[in-house]
Amino acid sequence: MKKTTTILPVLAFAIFAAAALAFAGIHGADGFGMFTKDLGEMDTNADTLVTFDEYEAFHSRNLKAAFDMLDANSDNVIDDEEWTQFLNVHGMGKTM
Ligand SMILES: [Ca+2]
Ligand SMILES: [Ca+2]
Repeated sequence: MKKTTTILPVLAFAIFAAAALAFAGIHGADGFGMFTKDLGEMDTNADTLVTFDEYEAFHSRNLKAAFDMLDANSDNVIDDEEWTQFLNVHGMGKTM
């Protein structure tokens, strides 16, 4: 029996999620972008500077939004069915 490692789907997710988020950010989508044109979106205390904590909080919100999109049934975990659906929607479906 050939055992599939679990790192590959995780790696694929990380790469694809980063690409999707970067793409959204580059194209100015609000809410899911890695980057924003408006510094104020990250500058929560409005001092015109972005600390690492503010930067981290901004990206954590985006990461959570991406996770919530993957977690279609909102049970706070991504299962194989949800993952497979995500891959299929994005043309990266599993081949057996
Ligand atoms: Ca600030
Ligand atoms: Ca789920």
